[in-house]
Amino acid sequence: MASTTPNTKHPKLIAWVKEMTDLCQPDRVLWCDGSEAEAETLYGEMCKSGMLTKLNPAKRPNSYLALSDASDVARVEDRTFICSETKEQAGPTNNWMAPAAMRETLNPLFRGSMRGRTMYVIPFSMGPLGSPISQIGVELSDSPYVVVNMKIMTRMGEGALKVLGDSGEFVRCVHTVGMPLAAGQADVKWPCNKDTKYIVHYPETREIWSYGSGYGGNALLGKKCFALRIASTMGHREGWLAEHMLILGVESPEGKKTYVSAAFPSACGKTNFAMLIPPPALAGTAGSKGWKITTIGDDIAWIKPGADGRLYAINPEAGFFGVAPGTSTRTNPNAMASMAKNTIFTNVALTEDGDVWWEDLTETPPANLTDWTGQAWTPEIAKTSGRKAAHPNARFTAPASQCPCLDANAEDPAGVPISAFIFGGRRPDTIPLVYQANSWEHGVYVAATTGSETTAAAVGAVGVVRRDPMAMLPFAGYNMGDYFTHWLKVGKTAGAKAPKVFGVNWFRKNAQGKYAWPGFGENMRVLKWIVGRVEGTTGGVETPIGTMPTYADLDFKGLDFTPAQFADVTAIDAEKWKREVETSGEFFAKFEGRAPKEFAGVQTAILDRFAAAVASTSGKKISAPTATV
Ligand code: TSX
Ligand code: MN
Repeated sequence: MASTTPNTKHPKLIAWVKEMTDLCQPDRVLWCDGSEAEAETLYGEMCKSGMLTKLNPAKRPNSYLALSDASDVARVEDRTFICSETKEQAGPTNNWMAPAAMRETLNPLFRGSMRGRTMYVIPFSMGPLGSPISQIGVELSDSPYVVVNMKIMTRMGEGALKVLGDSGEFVRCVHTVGMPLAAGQADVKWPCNKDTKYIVHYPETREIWSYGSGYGGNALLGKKCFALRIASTMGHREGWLAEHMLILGVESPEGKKTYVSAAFPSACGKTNFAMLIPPPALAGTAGSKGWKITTIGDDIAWIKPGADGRLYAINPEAGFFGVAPGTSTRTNPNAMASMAKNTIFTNVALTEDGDVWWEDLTETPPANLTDWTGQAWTPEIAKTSGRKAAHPNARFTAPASQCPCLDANAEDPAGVPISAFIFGGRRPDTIPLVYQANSWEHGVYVAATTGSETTAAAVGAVGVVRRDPMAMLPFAGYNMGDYFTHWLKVGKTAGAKAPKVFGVNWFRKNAQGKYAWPGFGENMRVLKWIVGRVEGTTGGVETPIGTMPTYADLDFKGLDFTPAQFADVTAIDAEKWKREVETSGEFFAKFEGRAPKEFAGVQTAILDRFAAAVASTSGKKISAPTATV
């Protein structure tokens, strides 16, 4: 149970908690042990205060619903800062302020910020307890919602403190909702600071200071703040990678396991891909063995060179903090099973029988709901007003241990060896279903040019490619130009053992404007080709942009997918690619000369190959690959 006295002898940790207590002035300090009893108590208190609603235990055992303030529903990128010594270290894609100036800004805000509240001391391990790849953090937070989420998302409590010992290094994370309570003042259901928010990282001293938000990535500091922004700077210094990547295992019918890691910008179905279920024709039946996908992680990968020169990856997280809307038994049965119990839902709708609902969970919505703002909701209201029952960024926090396809090696402290990296985005044209980079340098270029075409759902111009290199644009804790160079170096060190790199696009559209690839489980066919390429057993054809499968190289067993449809998803248009290279170059120019010179070489090679191919087809369009090498 949480204790008012430290359950550690670590002098620096105790001194820091004292220092932060003096600054934030909470009414009490509780050291969390991560036990079930502790979580039970906190859930009880939060239900009493109105912050949580207990869901119907018959429908959703040991699960809760939180509804946030309407002003506190997502990460706040414009309030996120990398406070490295110099602006150049943060780079052109991060907000920067000098560390001393930021401390002068934050100190008055944090002074007395926890009055009337409890400061929870939350020790946690990112990664399996004691793994050489794992790291320890301690978050001080005045939000009990943060404690129970951190219990699911990390290895939280006593075990982490034990690993830390009396003198271990840890990342210091301080979080306040920024809404102190005067004596006797009643609390609100979702405390936060509507006017002032700061998400601040000090890479040199490995500190994270978060003010004013209680939501997700702003408040669960082990996730984006530590496991990506701070960890990426640690990896830069120490020779490893902290990436915004899922990790999955592909098991062949012969039982051979291949691990791949993949990065996609938001809204590409990363969690769905991490838990993919192969179509029946490839999955095999009771009698015949087939292909199987297992999940290591759905969001973050820490990747380090092993003694054998290969790259080994762990999932630093212990749970899924997934987007609920769009998730269903049709799109992701494994995610649905993961959240069947012991789950925290945030900003979804509540059903009349005490369960949860969100858009596209079921084909027909329930007749009566309480929406995420607490108001009555009916399908009729939705039709006339467009009001959604769940917030589009509504989340489930579910233990990874409940995932039916969790990989047997998910807790292996050594990590799993990565054979391939996959990068994809939402691209209605230009990018084919799948292609393999010719070299590590070419692969890093494919990764760095990742992006999605903007739709009406995003702000700004519609129909332009928003680049999101390695899906890390909001998460790199240092200059992205240097980050690209670091990627080049890691692969160079791995040499022939470096993972093979692939670009994919599940979102290509045909001339009728319809999705040309069925996606979801059918992506298994692409994964099978990728594994074949890694093994050197599958054919492909060299094209100006890399190696692509021919129609015969992809396994279409059990799927009615014609050569004409294949052409729709694989055609490469020389003119479109010229523009692609051009806009990529414009993007790299933003990095003030710090984008690697290797990228220019890759671009020249692509354009040269197109020039040669167009000449050989006497100016006609280059069409879908037909010949196998
Ligand atoms: O997650 C998706 N994946 C990856 C799955 C392993 N989505 C959902 C994205 C929103 C988060 C996809 N949407 C995928 C995909 O591969 N492909 C598409 C586009 C698409 C949508 C619908 C259909 C086909 C393709 N067809 C029908 O709905 C019948
Ligand atoms: Mn993510």
